[in-house]
Amino acid sequence: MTVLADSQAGGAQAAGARTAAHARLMAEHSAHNYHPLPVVIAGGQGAWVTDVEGRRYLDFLAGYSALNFGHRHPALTAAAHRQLDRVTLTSRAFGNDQLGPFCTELAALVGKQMVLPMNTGAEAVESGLKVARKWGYDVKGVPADRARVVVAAEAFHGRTISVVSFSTDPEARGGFGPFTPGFDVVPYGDAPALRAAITPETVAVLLEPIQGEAGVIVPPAGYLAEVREICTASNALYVSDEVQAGLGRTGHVLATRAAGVDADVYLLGKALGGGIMPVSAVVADADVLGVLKPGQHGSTFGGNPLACAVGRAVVELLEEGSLLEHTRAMGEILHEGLRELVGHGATAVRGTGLWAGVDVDPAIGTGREICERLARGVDAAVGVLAKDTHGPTVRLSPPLVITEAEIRAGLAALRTALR
Ligand code: IF1
Repeated sequence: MTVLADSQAGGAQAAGARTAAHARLMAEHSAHNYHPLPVVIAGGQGAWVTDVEGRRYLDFLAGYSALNFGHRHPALTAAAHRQLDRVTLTSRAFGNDQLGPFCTELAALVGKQMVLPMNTGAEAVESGLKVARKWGYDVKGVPADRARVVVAAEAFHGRTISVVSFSTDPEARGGFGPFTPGFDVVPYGDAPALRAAITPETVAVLLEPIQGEAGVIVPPAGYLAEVREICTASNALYVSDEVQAGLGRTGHVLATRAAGVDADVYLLGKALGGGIMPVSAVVADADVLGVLKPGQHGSTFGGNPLACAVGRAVVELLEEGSLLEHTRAMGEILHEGLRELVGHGATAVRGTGLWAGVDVDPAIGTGREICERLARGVDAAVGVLAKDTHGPTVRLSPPLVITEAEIRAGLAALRTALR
């Protein structure tokens, strides 16, 4: 059944008519768990997308970092096309010829021994928590069902019941109880509070190296090193959620490593699938991931050959290094431009690499209003797509392949929107 008449799917239309038609379909039949900007995307290439009206936008969100390499990066679509013509799914009941190479290459990139392939970021987090609990019982010797995990306030780790169980966001948690026990929440960036929360039953500390949803919060210098020291001293695993921060966003493979710190367990997702497939992973040494024995964990789609083929191409892009260098250089330009907005519609800017949180002066508008203005592109040459978070903050995370001219165009649009 065709739900949109040809006249709505193409051909001459009043401005916004196609967008409105899609909005109606979504309003009636797509669960209302989002409040999207009124932009319906029909195509994408690199840092640009085109909507159903034929308007072009610079994508300064990049799928919340899932599109670190931009839309349809040729090396990634080529890897996907090649694998589509061979085999796409085997289940883990059998081996496939992409799984071993993918795990080997990703482990080498991260500098660990083993990889547990999953699909979404929340699954990587869930899986990391299961591994940490099992490690706590099997290796650390915590009494059965007593394992505890310390987490940070304002964190974001996904939407599953266990993960929202330790969320401090009333919207993410409200109405979803009863909750999974075993979590202790401490303020982010406060090492003494973390130290005080550790008990002999603590099996892990789970943290984002930079908090994304919270507004791109970079912790105080030395915090991650103190987390490392606290975990080592208390024989707890340091589990670093790099689902959003990792794989190039900060100009480094891992934001934790960029701070000179090595976690025991890395959780990866988003960009690992190149914006093509949901691909996530738990990456750790064999003394940790080795606690999982046959039958104790799994996933129908985890480690499928199509996902692994795309993941291998992602690893290759990161391994090569020039994109990371480009990200650091572009990040300098972005942050230099953003700093100039403080006092001109912005009250504060934060972040690193191609990742920024911009706090909007409430006298100018809310974060949402600024994102609406950016998308409309009023008085600016281009529409720019970005996303608000927590009221006043606009979050920027353009694709790493963005050019200097495109960053400057985005900055100019933001300057206009903040007037
Ligand atoms: C949504 C934010 C971004 C994550 C970290 C795990 C996951 C995420 C550090 C789960 C997911 C998302 C999901 C998306 C909004 C989003 C987000 F606004 F919440 F903070 F990226 F900016 N760990 N982040 O950031 O990964 O299961 O979604 O694959 O709408 O929920 P997932």
